[in-house]
Amino acid sequence: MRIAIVAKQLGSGYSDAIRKGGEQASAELGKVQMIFTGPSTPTAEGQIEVLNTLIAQQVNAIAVAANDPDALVPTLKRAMQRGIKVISFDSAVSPEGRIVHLAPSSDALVGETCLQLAQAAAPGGKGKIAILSASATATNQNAWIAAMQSALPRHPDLQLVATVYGDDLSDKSYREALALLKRFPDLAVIVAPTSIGIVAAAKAIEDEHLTGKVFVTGLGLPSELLGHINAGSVKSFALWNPIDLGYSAVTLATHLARGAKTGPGATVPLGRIGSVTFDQAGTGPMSKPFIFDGANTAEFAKIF
Ligand code: RAM
Repeated sequence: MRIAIVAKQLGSGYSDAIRKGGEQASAELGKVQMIFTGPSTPTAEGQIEVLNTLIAQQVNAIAVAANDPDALVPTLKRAMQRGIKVISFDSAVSPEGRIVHLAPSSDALVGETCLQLAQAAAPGGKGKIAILSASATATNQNAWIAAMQSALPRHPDLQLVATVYGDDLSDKSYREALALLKRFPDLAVIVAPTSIGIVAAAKAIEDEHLTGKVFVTGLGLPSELLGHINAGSVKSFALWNPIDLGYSAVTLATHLARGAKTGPGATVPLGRIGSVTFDQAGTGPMSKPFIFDGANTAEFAKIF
């Protein structure tokens, strides 16, 4: 059985953690070879090239973290026509391009959590906030931005002044963070729901000697944010366990490749994780976002 995982991009700490979990699942499942692949930069074009190679190799299943909900659909439909089981995970593909989507958490919870953390970080619990996202087409990022926008009325002391895109590239994210700091001298918080953006924004604030005045929160890896928690630019942030996400993606894809049926409303066993239940749209959210702060980041930094 050959199960392919297509990351948004190779070489990020987040995708390395997913790979680790995928390796654990393939070892546990037995007779499963994981092919972990993805483009070097997070684009849909790069993913289409990778997907075409996997189709030519006739892998048994593909789990993809999509850089765009629609651009991959024709290629993924072709994969499914050839008998390859296709799911998305982390960042969704539109329903016609996949059997189900394995979501790390509920989008609404991620949006609400990000705003709660922003409010907790903002001096006096109020002020201007800006979102630093990844690419403008990333399904997960856009869902979380929409969720933050709908949660804003519950946080009337926060004012969202801008949303900018760093494309999940460190240098571009850093430049976008610097530009925000210039454009809004009274900015209180940058919310970056991306593991690359959050690090870049923290670095920008520290380099500009704005620590203690402007804060960063969002989603990121404890191992990459421990230094910024210690430096004071980040007070708290959230994430799920990306190792468990990779483990679950490989387990679910293997389950389908072995002939199991699933779809909206179904509950599927996920080995050591338990199980996941898919809603009517075929999306299965795994867990609540977990909050990291000065008290627990060092401990989790040893894991991911
Ligand atoms: C980045 C990617 C990924 C997202 C994490 C939190 O690595 O955008 O898709 O889930 O951040």
